[in-house]
Amino acid sequence: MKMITAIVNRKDAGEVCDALAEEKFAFTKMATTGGFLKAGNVTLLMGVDDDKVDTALAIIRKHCAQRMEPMPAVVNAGVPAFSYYKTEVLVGGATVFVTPVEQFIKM
Ligand code: 2BA
Repeated sequence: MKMITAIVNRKDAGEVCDALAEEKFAFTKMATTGGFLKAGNVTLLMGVDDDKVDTALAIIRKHCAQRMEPMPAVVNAGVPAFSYYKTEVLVGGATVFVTPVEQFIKM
C-alpha cells in the first residue's frame, strides 16, 4: 500500500474528488494553506493499494490544471518601486508525494 498526499488547487478540488469517488477511491480532504502564496489549497490523503496508484495519479493529473496565480503584496514587499518584478506565479497542476505505508490499521 502507498500513501498519496496530493496538494491540489482549490479550484480543481471538487472535480478531482468527484472523479476519485466515482472510481471508489477512499480519501480524506483537508483544507490547507500554501506556505508561499498563503492561499487556500486542498490536500488529499489517500491510502491506495499498489496496483491502483497509477490510476489514482492519472485521475489527479487529468483534473488538475496549471494556472497563473497572483502573488500577494507581502511577497513583493521590499522590491524597489518602478523596477520590474513578477506579479504572478505558475501554480500546479498538483504537488504529489507517494510514500510507502508500513501498516494500515482500522480499530
Ligand atoms: P504555495 O507554497 O503557496 O506555492 C504556490 C506556488 O508558488 C508554487 O506552486 C510555486 O510555483 C511558487 N513558489 C513556491 N515557493 C516559492 C519560492 N520560494 N519562490 C518562488 N516561487 C515559489 P506549486 O509548486 O505548484 O505548489 C503548489 C502548492 O503545493 C504550494 O503552495 C504548497 O502548498 C504545496 N507544495 C509545493 N511544493 C511543496 C513541497 N516541497 N512540500 C510541501 N508542500 C509543497
